[in-house]
Amino acid sequence: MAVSELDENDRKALLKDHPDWELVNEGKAIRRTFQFDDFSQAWGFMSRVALLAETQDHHPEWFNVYAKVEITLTTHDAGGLSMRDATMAQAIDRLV
Ligand code: HBI
Repeated sequence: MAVSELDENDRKALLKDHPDWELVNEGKAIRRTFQFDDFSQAWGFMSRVALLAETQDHHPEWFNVYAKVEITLTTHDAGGLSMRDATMAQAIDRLV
């Protein structure tokens, strides 16, 4: 199903609703950094995000080093941010 890119107002609303996320890549993506106590916690979190990603068919770009996990969300099919990113950010926020 086609998915459209969020406009300026929708992007602002997204950031207001999800204040721990920041706009990156010239407004084409959002990013949040998560800091855990150790690698085991970080990996457990990533496992839960992976299951969410499969459920939503929406997958993170991410970077992990030890206890840090950085997640970037964008929608390739929309060429930028879409509601899929907002939905995924909300679901990820609920995990922590
Ligand atoms: N994940 N982040 C992200 N963005 C997408 O556009 C996307 C995805 N996972 C699967 C997916 N699109 C499918 O709809 C196909 O485009 C592969």
